[in-house]
Amino acid sequence: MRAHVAIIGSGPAGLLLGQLLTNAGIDNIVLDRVGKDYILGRVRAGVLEEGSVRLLDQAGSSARLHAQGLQHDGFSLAFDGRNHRINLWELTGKKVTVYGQTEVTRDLMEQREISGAKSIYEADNVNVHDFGSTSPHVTYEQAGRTERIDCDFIAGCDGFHGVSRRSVPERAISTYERAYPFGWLGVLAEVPPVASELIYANHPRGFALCSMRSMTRSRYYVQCPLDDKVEAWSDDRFWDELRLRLPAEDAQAVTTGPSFEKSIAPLRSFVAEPMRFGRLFLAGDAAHIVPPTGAKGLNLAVSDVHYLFEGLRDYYTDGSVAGLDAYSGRALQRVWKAVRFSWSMTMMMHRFPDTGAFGQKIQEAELDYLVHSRAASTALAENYVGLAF
Ligand code: RFL
Ligand code: PHB
Repeated sequence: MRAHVAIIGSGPAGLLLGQLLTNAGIDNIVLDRVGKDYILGRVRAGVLEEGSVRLLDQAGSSARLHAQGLQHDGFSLAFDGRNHRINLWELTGKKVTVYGQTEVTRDLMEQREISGAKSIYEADNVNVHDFGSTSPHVTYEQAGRTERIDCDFIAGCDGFHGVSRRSVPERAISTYERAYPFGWLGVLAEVPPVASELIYANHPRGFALCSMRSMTRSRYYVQCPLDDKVEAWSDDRFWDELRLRLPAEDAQAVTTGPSFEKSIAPLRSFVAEPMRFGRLFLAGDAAHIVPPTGAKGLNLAVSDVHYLFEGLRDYYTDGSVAGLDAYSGRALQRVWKAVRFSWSMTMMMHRFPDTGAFGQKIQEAELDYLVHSRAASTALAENYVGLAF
């Protein structure tokens, strides 16, 4: 098999890059080690920046997003028993769209099928080869046979645990990492959300987040110990803990019901530099991870794809390598700002082992300053709606 670009990973990064390339007449193959249903069963991000929506518009995969996505022009920070609204619209002139990553992925998969572009699912033992040369290739196994894809470029969009980054020699890559000493227990339930906007709550018992997928489907999270087991969290225990961490007015308004998804995710900040190795380009979680507190992970995957797509398009339209050469630097500049923002939101909102009574007071003072200073609120809002790309 041959394609201009071999894309490893059928998450949002790989599928969006594939669609933009297909629309531009640049043929590509998307490969994933798992099946479509498995990918669509994962519950992840929920908040899209305007820049992400714009790129999905450009790809032509945003009709359902515009019909069903919820436009939010603010969110609340809850602490010291009260809610404080951050008015994104007034502070930045921008909104965010609440629309699940699962739906983004479903829309991109459907569009890929309509365009007739090739995807290979359940590909075992995917490997990238010769990306230091001008003729790289990818191999994988399926039905007991080893297959080969020759290509001009490989896009490593295979997430944090993927094969692409791991295939780079250690001396060629630098990594920066921080693991946080807690996780997020997330629950999805067919109940109306407690409020019409998201609530990020700082509480001495730990962080809590009230989010949603629609006006009838809620997504809630509570900070929990990393070694907690999901089985130890009955629905009743979850709802009780959530309510304890919210201001009284919200706690009373929570509609409870049976959860149909419950999982614990660890929190980590991670960046690999550079994001290009010869003809192998990393994009999205393959290159960087942020804790979900700032809602940046999916949005960063989209901005990486924007820079990478421009580089590839220029290469195929006029032979220019300038965009490809600039890719890693442009992407990383934006990545580090989102890593900083996600880290600072995480530090401000969570209970750490050494937070104690003093640390709690400092967090509350920081939050109080943040919501009462227009300058500080604007800086928060500007980062939350997403820096320009
Ligand atoms: P993905 O989505 O992980 O897709 C990678 C794909 O690569 C495949 N793969 C392989 N394929 C072939 N061979 C291999 N060896 C392979 N190894 C892996 C995998 O099967 C998979 O299909 O990465 P991508 O495309 O870079 O997308 C990144 C986003 O998924 C991620 O950043 C976000 O979900 C992070 N995130 C959030 N981001 C936001 O922007 N806003 C949010 O509100 C938000 N909330 C969240 C989040 C992540 C969370 N978790 C579970 C970590 C909330 C949570 C709880
Ligand atoms: C979500 O709805 O899953 C979500 C929303 C905002 C975040 C993280 C996750 O910061």
